[in-house]
This record gives sequence, C-alpha cells and structure tokens, in this order.
Amino acid sequence: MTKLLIDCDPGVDDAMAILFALNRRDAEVIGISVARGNCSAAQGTENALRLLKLAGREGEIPVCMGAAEPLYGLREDRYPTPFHGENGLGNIKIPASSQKAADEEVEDFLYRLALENEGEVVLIELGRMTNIARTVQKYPSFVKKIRRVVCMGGTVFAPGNSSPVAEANFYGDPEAIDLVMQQDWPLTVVGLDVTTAIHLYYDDLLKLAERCREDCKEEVKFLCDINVCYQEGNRRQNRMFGYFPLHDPLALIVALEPSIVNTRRMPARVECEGKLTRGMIVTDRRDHPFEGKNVEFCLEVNERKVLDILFDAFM
Ligand SMILES: [Ca+2]
Repeated sequence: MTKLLIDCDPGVDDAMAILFALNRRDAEVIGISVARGNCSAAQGTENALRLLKLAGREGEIPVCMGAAEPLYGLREDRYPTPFHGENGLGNIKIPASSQKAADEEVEDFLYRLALENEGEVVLIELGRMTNIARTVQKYPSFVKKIRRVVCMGGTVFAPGNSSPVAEANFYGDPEAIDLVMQQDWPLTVVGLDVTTAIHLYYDDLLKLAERCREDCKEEVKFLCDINVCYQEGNRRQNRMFGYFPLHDPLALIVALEPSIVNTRRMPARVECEGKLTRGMIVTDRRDHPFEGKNVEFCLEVNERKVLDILFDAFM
C-alpha cells in the first residue's frame, strides 16, 4: 500500500488524478493540501472537499488550504479559466461537503503527516510547489521524512505551455520548484515531455462512463462533465480535436507504476529570472555536470499502457 500525500490546485486534471488515486486499491491518500494555481487556494480547497464527498470519502481524508500566492508574492497571474472554468472544475457544480478544511497552517499540516508516516510518504505535486517549498523552509528535516517526490510540471525537451520554454506549474512559482529541486530527496519530474505524449480521447471517457463499476458511475460522469470545458480549451488553444493531454493523472500513475516511463537522471535548476526563460528547466548535460542536484526526468512513456491503467481504476 502506497501512502500518498497530494498537494494540488484542483483543477480539472487534478480532479481526475485525485479520483484515480482514491479508486486504486494499492494506494492510500493520507492528506490533500491546496495552493493557488488553476484557481484560488480557497476555491481549490472547496473543490477538494467536494471531490471527497463525491467519492464517498467525506470526513476520511484531511484537506488543508495552503498558499494564496507564490513563494515570493504575486506577479501578473491569471487563472487558466479557458481550461478549468471559473470554479476550477469546468463550471460544474457538485454538492458541498460537511467536512471542514484542517485548522492548521499548511507547513504544519504537511510536516505532521510526514512525521506520522515517516519514511513511507510519497509526496505528489499536481500544482505549483509553493506549499512544499514553504514546508521545507520552516522544517528542513521534512525532506528526510519523505520517501520520494513525484511532481507534474516542467518540460525538458518538449515546448512549454505558459511560455515557449516553461510549463504552467513551473512558470507560476519557479522559486518554489527550484528550492525543492535543490533538496536531498528522490525527485521525479513528470513534465510535458510525457504528459503531452498521452492523448486521452473524450469519446473514450464517455465509453468508460458506460462500462465502469456501478459504485463509481457518478464519479466518471463528473469527469466527463468537467472535461467538456477542458476539451474546449485544448481545442481552441492547442488545436487538439476530440482529445487532450494527460497531465496530473500521469504523475499519480508514474508514482504507482514507475515502469511505464523511461527516465534520465540529470542535474537541474529552474530559471527564476529570465525575461523569456522564467520557469524553464535548465539541465546540466555536460560531461562533468555540477549545476544543481540530480533529478529524475520522465522522457518517454507507454501511452497505451497509461490509458489502460487510468481506465482500469474505475472498472
Ligand atoms: Ca494541477
């Protein structure tokens, strides 16, 4: 059983990732924290609570609201509403939960859960690294309590999506991810090199809604509904017709089934200042590299197998 601590910004693809994790029998979600990203931290926290209720897990998994802005304050920053809607969930409304968010600072929340499950926690990052960076700053020993970190974000060789060279999570808070990258913990980056190599067809989601287990019919119907907006955003901005990439769910899949990707270890930093390159991953591929700590970058992926794993969780 893999213990997952999920930091996110739900988010259409975050929602899919979380529901996937909740439906995996080999995974236990021990907590969810939220930062600003696809929507405000407050909206994302509300979304996480409602998702847990939808999945029949109300009151079982603690949720904590985290950073309302990036590590060193807000720059020009718009929510990606063409993809995630005004509410982060493709403008789809689901019932409110009676569960309240944890009455803790996010650093205390993450550190406490890491301590209570020392050496066992796989930390999953589905948004910006703000909450994790803040926890490392407040509790440097947090790093040693975590088994491994798997993060969706960045890109090494594929083009960016927030700028020519930067992916949205890295672009939104590069100082946070650079700080996280320079710690001594096993860090796997699931970036656009692999997430954009997966094409999830909307029609396949609709088929899944017909064929999935009875107890997750409502969840899969919800995934179909929220992805109408996500698909439309990808059609208009990325010229993807009938399909979309698989960002956040792929990080969960890599965490649980590492063999579906080929990775390469390279020392890396994140550019925090460049006018054109802010949020870009800079890998040191020289013969004798020394810029940055080693990071495991996912560079190739088995698409068919990923989609099977995703769908199987709901069958
Ligand atoms: Ca996300």
